Amino acid sequence: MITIYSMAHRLHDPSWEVLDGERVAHLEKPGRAEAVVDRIRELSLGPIRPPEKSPKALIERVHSSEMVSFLAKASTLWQASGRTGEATPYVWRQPRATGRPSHVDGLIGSFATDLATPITSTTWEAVLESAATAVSGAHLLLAGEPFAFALCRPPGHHAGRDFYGGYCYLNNAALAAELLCDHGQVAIIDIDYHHGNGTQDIFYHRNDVAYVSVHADPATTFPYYSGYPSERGEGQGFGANRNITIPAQAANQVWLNALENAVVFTRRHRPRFLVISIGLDTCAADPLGQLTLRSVDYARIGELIGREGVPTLYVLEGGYEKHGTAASLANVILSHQETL
Ligand code: OKP
Ligand code: ZN
Repeated sequence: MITIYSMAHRLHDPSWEVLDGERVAHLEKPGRAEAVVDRIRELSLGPIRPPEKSPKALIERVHSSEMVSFLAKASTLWQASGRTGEATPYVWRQPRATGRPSHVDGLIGSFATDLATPITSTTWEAVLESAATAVSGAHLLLAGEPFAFALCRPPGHHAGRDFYGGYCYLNNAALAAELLCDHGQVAIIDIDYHHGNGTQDIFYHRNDVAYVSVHADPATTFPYYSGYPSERGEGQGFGANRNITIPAQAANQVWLNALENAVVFTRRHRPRFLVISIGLDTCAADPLGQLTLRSVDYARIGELIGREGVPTLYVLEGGYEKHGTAASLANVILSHQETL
């Protein structure tokens, strides 16, 4: 297994977010990715290489040019307005409103979905490198690798075509899938604790990339407004989107059964490539997720996915307790590797 990893993620180190109505230290910290790469080295899970492919052309296909140019200049606009802190919205676009304000406060609220996704002066550089990490991982599959891991940070699955949020700016897994779908059918399996509302949005009208997600019921869990089983895709994409919800505190076996159903769903789409949005916020120690998956359960994940015998790119999403994240991810990789 080859890991793609860049230290440039350290450039993105947001200081605060709002949780339960309180201003708290941001959970999506550089130490997460560092713990994962340390564990991969420690266990000698394979070579670790920097991203070498540009994500530029794929970013243009996946995201709106309006959002991309805003993200690229957000920090500059923020500073030009005399602010010193991290760029965050305080107002959001109301339903059906179409105005395109020029002030950064109005502009930022028309793309951001929450107050958890701040932009610092070096965020964009890290975001581009995270995108390059996923795209470089996808190139490995095109070159014949059966199994690769894109150690992305910041994560991506909450970033849609023209919105960003949930710690995500550009959708890394979607960028990888967009490249791969030029060479055959793709299925994305999203096993983060949270629904990948951004990934669903990007492929909702398409059938060349199927999307299936196992996640905590959005009726009670972030991102709240999408991720319901009734969302099955539209037009050409009808039937190529599937949401499998579980109770926020589901038993481990309930979660694993849902994963088995997700894998069965992807078979109907005969994927030539699998992209796994892997979040480790399903583990017992996680401060956001309320599940209790253990090492045996993570070993089962790698086994279930590896047995499909399809070239697979894992893309890192959430996981906010760094030791649990690193250990759980390593268990997935080890068990997937055993199926090869
Ligand atoms: C990102 B990923 C919970 C608030 C949660 C943002 C969660 C982002 C999760 N009270 N706010 O899917 O791991
Ligand atoms: Zn998550």
